[in-house]
Amino acid sequence: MSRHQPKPASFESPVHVTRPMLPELDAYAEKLRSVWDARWLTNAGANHNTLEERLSHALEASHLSLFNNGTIALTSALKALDISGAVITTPFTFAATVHALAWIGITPVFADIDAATMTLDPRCIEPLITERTSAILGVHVYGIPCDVSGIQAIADRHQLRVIYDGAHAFGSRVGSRPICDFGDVTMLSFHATKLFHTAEGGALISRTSEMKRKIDLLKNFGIEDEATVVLPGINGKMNELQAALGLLTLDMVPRERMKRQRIISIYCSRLAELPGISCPVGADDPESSSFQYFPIRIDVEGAAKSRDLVHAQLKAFNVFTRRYFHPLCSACPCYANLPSAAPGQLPVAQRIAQEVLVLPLYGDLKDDDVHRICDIITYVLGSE
Ligand code: T4K
Repeated sequence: MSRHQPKPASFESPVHVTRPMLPELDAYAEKLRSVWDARWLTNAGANHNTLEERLSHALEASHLSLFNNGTIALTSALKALDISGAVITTPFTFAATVHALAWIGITPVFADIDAATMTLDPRCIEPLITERTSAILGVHVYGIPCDVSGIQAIADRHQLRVIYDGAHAFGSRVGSRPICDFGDVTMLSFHATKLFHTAEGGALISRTSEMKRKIDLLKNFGIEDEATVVLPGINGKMNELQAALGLLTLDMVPRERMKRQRIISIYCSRLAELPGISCPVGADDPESSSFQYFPIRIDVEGAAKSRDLVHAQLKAFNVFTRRYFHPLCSACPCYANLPSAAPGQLPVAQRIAQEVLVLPLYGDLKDDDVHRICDIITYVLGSE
């Protein structure tokens, strides 16, 4: 029982961490009509090419290549840059980041993260560099930019490539610059759980037309023309059904961002005052935030309740938060034996992985729902 307030009512149906925005079904059917008429379903179709152009414009990215998902895109980026040996990355990310390395025989080397941004801490990168190191793979986790200048300075000193996993960073900015302006290549994910989505999908943004050309070859089996295969490529192509959906969801992005900004400001005003709870700095800033996720941190000492307990108790109210990204990738059995995965070497990541809780964030959430979620969190924190 709570010492502070009566027990709030549970939600009638489950509230998940996210819910994809969708256009009207009729509008999608209308878009598909041209696909049916043309009988052109994939392989650089008209919708694919239009979406690539529109996204390049929206993201201020001159060299953007669409993909069928973010994981294949990231793997292709590593191939395009001829990355080999060992790559320094963060343990605090979705498994796909590290799997992209392992999948093509690269050794992941885990560096600790910064306590404020939860992204790679440049101070932890340099001591891990050896003659096998060929690149740094940073993750703009939750859309929060890495220390891009700190990372680039290290890369320049040691002639390393920089790749960014920007799966969560659609629309993030660093000062006046779009997030994709940094590093050699940036990956974006357009999975259904992302603000802008194509059900499954992704993109690579590179710095030169030569690199885009190589990436475009790689995602189409390395085929240059009917008779010439120049690279050992893969099938990374986005199809017309995905691209047609993307053309419609792209139009919905500005409104969805406004709704999410409002939800985040309610969360911040209601939750930041609770003992032991902290909200990410700048999460509601439309100039820099991707509005992709809303992670709070629950400090067990201050809150007198662990994140795991809060996460479990919220389920009883039909609120399904997520502990992204717990467990750390370095704790996964496939990586736990790596020397850099030793928990003692990743103290900040260890702590943060015990503290983060990602709250529901999607435009369909009404203000009342957000207040109810805050009431439930307040109740749970105050309960015995
Ligand atoms: N790098 C990073 C840092 C990433 O976070 C990701 C993907 C990648 C790389 C790889 O990009 P992709 O290859 O996926 O493009 C989800 C997503 O599947 C995954 O894309 C995402 N990151 C990750 C953070 O979240 P799960 O296993 O948590 O998804 P799931 O099915 O539990 O969905 C989460 C919630 O979303 C559900 O509880 C309900 C809601 N949902 C989900 C789907 C799929 C819906 O309402 N409708 C839906 O269609 O991985």
